Amino acid sequence: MQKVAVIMGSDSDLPVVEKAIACLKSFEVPFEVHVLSAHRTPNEAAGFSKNAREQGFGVIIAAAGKSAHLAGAIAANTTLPVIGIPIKSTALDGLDALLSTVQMPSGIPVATVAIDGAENAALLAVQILSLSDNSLALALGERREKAAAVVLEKNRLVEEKFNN
Ligand code: RP5
Repeated sequence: MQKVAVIMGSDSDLPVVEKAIACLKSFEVPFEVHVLSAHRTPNEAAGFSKNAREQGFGVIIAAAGKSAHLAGAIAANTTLPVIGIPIKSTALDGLDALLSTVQMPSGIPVATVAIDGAENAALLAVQILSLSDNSLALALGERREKAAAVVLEKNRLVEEKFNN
């Protein structure tokens, strides 16, 4: 199975990024985690991106806050799918990172999830890998069914309380 690369711009992003790591673990998807910065370690970020496909990665998740150029800088150096997680920072509540991550120029796509949307980033990565791995497709379907059962039970309790 291809690996998922989980890249963050700073170790201060880790509390959010850990939700993506936990999700990947739950699917038993192989992954690597790295701190690489578009601004502070640009050569290392570019080098990783250029070699990622031949290193066995299938998808790259890139999380960054503030002036968040990491996902775009990675996407500029690989044709692997790149998923951007805008990280909420204190000054502008993550809107800065959201706009920096999502507003990519035509030709260099970044699939951007919600601010701090680490779990969805991991799920999207698993969905991409499931195109060539039927066991992942089955596991994704089971997860959806379990999640729906939880909501249906909540609905039952609310209906019982208010509709009688
Ligand atoms: C971004 O700047 C990082 O992704 C992080 O979200 C933010 C702040 O980094 P630190 O100053 O906490 O290292 O590049």
